[in-house]
Amino acid sequence: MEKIAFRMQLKTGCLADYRRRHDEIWPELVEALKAAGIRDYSIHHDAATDALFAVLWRDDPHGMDDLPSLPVMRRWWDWMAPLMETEADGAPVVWPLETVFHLD
Ligand code: RM4
Repeated sequence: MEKIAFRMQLKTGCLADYRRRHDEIWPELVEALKAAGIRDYSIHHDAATDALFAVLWRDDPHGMDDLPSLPVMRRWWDWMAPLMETEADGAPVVWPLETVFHLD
């Protein structure tokens, strides 16, 4: 297992919708994320900047690289696109975060 962190960007005024949609996350998407080897996935909101900080554990090897080709992932990204900064294809913009401290 390895832990990774990354940043995404919420659009202004979209926090309530973003939270509600994640509260009601589709079971088939949860299945797909777990099948890709993702565990203990949390997303944290910075009220000052609307940055979203995601932290997750993933299996080694993992299937995260295949997620963009899954129809359920694409449908979710299309559903979330009005709320987030996205690439041209609708996937959220993801900025990797480097670990600079870790207390075990
Ligand atoms: C986020 C974004 C991510 C997805 C999570 C569940 O808003 O779409 O790509 O992994 O939802």
